[in-house]
Amino acid sequence: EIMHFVSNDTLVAKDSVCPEKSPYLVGALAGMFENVTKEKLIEEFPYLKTCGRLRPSECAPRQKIAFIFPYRNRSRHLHITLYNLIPILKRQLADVTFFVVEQAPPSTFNKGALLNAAFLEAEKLGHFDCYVFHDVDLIPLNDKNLYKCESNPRHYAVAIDKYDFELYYQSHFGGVVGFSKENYLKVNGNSNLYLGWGGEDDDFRARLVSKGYNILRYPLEIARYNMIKHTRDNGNEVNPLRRVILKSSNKRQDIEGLNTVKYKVLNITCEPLYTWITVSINNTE
Ligand code: UD2
Ligand code: MN
Repeated sequence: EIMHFVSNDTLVAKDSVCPEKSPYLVGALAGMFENVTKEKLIEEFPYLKTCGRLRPSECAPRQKIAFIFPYRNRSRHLHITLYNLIPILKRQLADVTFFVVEQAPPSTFNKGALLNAAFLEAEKLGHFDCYVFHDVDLIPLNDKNLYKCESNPRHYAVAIDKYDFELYYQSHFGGVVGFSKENYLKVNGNSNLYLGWGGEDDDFRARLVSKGYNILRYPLEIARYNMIKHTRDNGNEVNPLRRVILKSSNKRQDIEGLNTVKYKVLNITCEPLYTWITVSINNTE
C-alpha cells in the first residue's frame, strides 16, 4: 500500500482501501472507569452514524464488523465499555455496527441462545464479514488488539486483571471473541442448552476446535482487558449442569445450535450509539 501524508492529522490516503495496520494506533492505554451517561457518549462521539455505526471517513474499510453485546440490566457497564471502545475502533479505522441484544426477563439468562438470536437478526439488518461477541464489562487496554477477522477465530480477552493478566486456562475462550460469518455458520453457532452462568463459552470453543479451527491470540501485553468489578446477576445463577452438558458438545453440535434457536423479537430500536434488539427466549421449548 502507498501511504502518504495528506495533511497533519490525516495519515491515510483518501479514498483508498484502509491500510492493514492503521497509523493511528498508540498501544497501551490506561482505561477509563468512571460512570458515563448515554447522553454524554452521544455528545462525545458525534461521528457515530445512526444505529451505532462507526466508519472511517478517510478510507474504504476492508471488512464490515458487527459488535454484539449480550445484555440484561447492565447499562452502567455497557456505557463505560463503549466510552473506551469507540476511540480505539476509530483509530483502528474499523467499520463497526454496535448491537445490544437484550434478553427480556424473566427467563434465565441464556447467553448462547441470545448470541445466536443476535447473529441471525444482525444478518437480516446488514451483511457482516466479521463478528465480535463482547461482554459488557470488559475494558480494552491496548489498541493493537485489532478487531478484524481472519480465517481462524480469535480470542481477544486473553489477559484480564481479574485473572492477574494471565491466560485463565489454556482453553479459555471467554469475554471477547471474534470470528468470520463463515466460521459461525460452519460450527452451527452456540449451544442453546446452557441456562445461567458458565459453560457456553467452553462449548463454543469445542465446536470451533472440532471443525478444525485454531484459536488465534495476540500476546498478553496486547490482548489486555480490565473487567469492571461485579457480582453475579439475578437470573444468571451458576449452572450446576454445565460440565455434564459440555461432555456431549461435539455429538450435538450439528443438530443443536444456530439451526434450532427459538426466540421472539420483541423490539428493535435504532439509536445513535447502537441498534438495540430485545428478544424473549423461552428456555423450556
Ligand atoms: C465469564 C466469561 C463470559 C461468560 C461467563 C459465563 C470471561 C472473561 N467472561 O464472565 O464470557 O462466558 O463467564 O456465562 O471469561 N450479562 C448481562 N446481564 C446478566 C448476565 C450476563 O448483561 O444478567 C452479560 C454481560 O455482557 C456480561 C456477560 O453476559 O458481561 C457475562 O456475564 P458475567 O460478566 O456476569 O460473567 P463473568 O464475568 O463470569
Ligand atoms: Mn463479567
